[in-house]
Amino acid sequence: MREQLFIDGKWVSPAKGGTFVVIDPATEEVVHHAPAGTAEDIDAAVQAARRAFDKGPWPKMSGRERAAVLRHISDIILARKHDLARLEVIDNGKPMPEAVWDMEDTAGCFAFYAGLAEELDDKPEETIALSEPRFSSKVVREPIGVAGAIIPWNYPLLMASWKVAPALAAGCTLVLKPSELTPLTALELGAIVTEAGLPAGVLNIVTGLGPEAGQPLSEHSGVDKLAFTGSVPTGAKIMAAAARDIKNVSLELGGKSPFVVFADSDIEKAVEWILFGIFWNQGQVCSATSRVLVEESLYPTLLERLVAEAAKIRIGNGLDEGTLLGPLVSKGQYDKVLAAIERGKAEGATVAGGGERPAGLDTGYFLEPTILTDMAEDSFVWKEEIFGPVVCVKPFKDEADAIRMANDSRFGLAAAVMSKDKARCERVARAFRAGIVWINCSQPTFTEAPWGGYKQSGIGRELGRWGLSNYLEVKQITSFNSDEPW
Ligand code: TXE
Repeated sequence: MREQLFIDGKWVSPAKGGTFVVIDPATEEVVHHAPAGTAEDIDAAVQAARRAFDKGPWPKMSGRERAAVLRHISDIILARKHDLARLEVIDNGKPMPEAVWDMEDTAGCFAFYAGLAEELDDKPEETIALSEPRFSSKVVREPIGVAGAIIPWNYPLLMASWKVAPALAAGCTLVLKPSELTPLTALELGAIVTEAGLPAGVLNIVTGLGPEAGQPLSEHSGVDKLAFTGSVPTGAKIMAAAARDIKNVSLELGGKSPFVVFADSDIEKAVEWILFGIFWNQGQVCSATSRVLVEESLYPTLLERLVAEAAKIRIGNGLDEGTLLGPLVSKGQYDKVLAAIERGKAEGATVAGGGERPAGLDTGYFLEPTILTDMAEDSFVWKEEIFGPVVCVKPFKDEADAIRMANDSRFGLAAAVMSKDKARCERVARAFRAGIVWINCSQPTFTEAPWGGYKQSGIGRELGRWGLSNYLEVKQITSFNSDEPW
């Protein structure tokens, strides 16, 4: 486990010498003291990134040269996937197979953006047809400059890759600020990019607390672009900081994603996707299936099956074989989720399943998979992101009722619909006010497809070619091609 920050290609101690504790959420034991970067370290990191951008060679290298480094990063992550996954489990709590899957996705993300970096060489410019024939115009795309990436704890290395890989592919340089709850794998990325031959200063990694390291990064005038994933209140602060000198901002914030199940659905398939949608990663997923809407006639049977299957989920330390549900990431998150359940009960919700610390697990931030019913449409648990293994289930009358309830949210990240009627699925998919819509499934995420939300779930899209555009400026070059006077 790394004890220093990664700035300008070197491992350095934080200027103020501070540390913060890293706690294994399954044992509540301190497993590491991570370096606590502050404004001085952020400044050094931004300056290093600025030099690496202004002097090169990274932004001036061809897409193919950058792609070779990205592919090397991908290969190293794949070769190290088990030891990286183990760090992720100790840090975040998730079950080991999920962590290994995350590492494979992370490697896949770097490989995918290597391909897009090469495409930049293949299509260096685009000609634009103009209404005035004496002029010609073309468009070129250039890296936006120095990016600041502030990331959360639910998918520590994967969320880093969603920002680092496209930024590197575009030719940007970066400062990465991981979450203080999960700094371990992000710091390993420093060793990985060094081994892969990334020039010094192109990627800098400063771990530290939000207000001490994240805030100075979001306020730094040497940063051209901010990319953030996390909570709505912190996203609002970052946007306000960016507004001071008009930085480009992309935000991926919370969600309260509905899953609409019509009565003609296959019950077992519905149950399977709901369980996956809300209990994967302990429900700490921005797009989690946190609201399930079931057509009235199917509601009692589906609820019964859901409660029965949720009770079978094996809970335990993510390192133990067979564990399907690990602990929540931290004491803070655990208390927040427990408080939400209590508030739900106080506001009239019924706990149809779970809701307690599992018997026999006295240490660690463990919670049973929880199913709430009978909550009002304006209740806290129905409206607000809980970010834990808690699903709210409600019946609906007809299609119009389902669409109204699904869209009645300040969030609009994801939504899903299940029915055997294809035309209905298509209709409902179009009616959802959400950036990601799944039909007859929930949560599958592909690096090629755009990811991001409507409404307060954020601004902009990550992944796919949309993710690359986040880090590219668009420049028009227009020529006057005539000897006649203008
Ligand atoms: O998030 P924060 P937290 C939601 C989820 C969760 C809640 C709180 O509901 O319960 O947010 O989690 C950095 N300036 N999501 O407190 O504060 C911080 O150090 C700049 C949804 O962990 O948003 C970390 O690196 N940066 C989500 C990052 O912001 C600041 C994933 C995220 O922390 C900062 C995680 C500041 N003033 C939580 N304050 C999703 N959409 O996937 C903090 N940070």
